Amino acid sequence: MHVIRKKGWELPESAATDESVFLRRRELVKAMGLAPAFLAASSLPGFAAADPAADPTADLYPVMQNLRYRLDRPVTEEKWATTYNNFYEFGSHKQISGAAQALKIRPWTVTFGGLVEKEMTVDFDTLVRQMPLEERLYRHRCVEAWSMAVPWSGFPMKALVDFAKPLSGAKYVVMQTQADKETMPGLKEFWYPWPYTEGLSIEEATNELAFIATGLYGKPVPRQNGAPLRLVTPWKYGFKCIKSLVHITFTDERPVGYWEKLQAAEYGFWANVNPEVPHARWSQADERVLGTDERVPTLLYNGYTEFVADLYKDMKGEKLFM
Ligand SMILES: Nc1nc2c(c(=O)[nH]1)N[C@H]1C(S)=C(S)[C@@H](COP(=O)(O)O)O[C@H]1N2
Ligand SMILES: [Mo]
Repeated sequence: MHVIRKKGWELPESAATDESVFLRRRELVKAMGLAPAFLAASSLPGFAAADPAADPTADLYPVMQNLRYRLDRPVTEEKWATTYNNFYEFGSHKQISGAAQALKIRPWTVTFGGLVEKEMTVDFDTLVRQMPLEERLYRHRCVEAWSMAVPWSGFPMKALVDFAKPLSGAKYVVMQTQADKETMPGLKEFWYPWPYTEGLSIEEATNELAFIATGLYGKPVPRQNGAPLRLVTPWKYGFKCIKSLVHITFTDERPVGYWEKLQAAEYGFWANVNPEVPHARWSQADERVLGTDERVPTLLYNGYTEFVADLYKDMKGEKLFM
């Protein structure tokens, strides 16, 4: 069991499992008559992932890794990525993973509205089975200057945009997190602008890097990381990566996100990573790598310049980096 659980992402990316080995392992598991859910048994008691049988999408994972997206650093240990989180709905500190287990993730519906051909309400389990699932190793850079590198499973955001059928006038996609007072103690902190809202331009949302994560470390994504679906935009500061999505709206007006509403001088719409543009209160030149004492230099667009620089080449007057 422990041998099988020794996955590629527990190794430096340079040594990550290639596709054929990855597939073979999957076949082996099937041949042994073990449900993929068996693989997902978590070593962390009390976590949702410890009971994958309860998740109706557990059979979908693990999925094939897309080797196009490379890391320049080892993958962060699962225990760090799943116990050091930002999810203000459950508290304005990092140790919310326990409290987040209260998030009720079934049934879960996502609405599509605004400038779309037809408004829709879709059950998550139906939606995810229509999407092209893959795994990607991505870096993540929080605006607070910590970082990690993790294996997300999910699908390109472009597939979700295509599914929603926006009208030609749609220029932005706006996303909202569930806001449930029963399960989210953070919502009592009334000075925060709930519900958590974020947005992307359509060009960003359909850029190949923009990803909707439904899994993490080869299992359904844990609640504290934004179950059952969350945005991942690795070239932007982490606050853009909005969790536990319930509403997706297309508009012709740039939305104001949660952090921008709270503190516009410190957090903007574009929020692209740039080591040379400091936050109002601290430097962004380097970052602490989660699970280590190491600080490494921060990279322009978090290392994803080749994928995204073109999006911004004609936006001279915009505050692109905060
Ligand atoms: N709904 C919601 N989404 C959120 C946040 C939040 O507080 N609420 N925090 C953001 C921030 S600041 C970061 S760094 C990432 C953290 O994701 P992780 O906990 O999976 O590492 O989630 C982002 N998405
Ligand atoms: Mo963050």
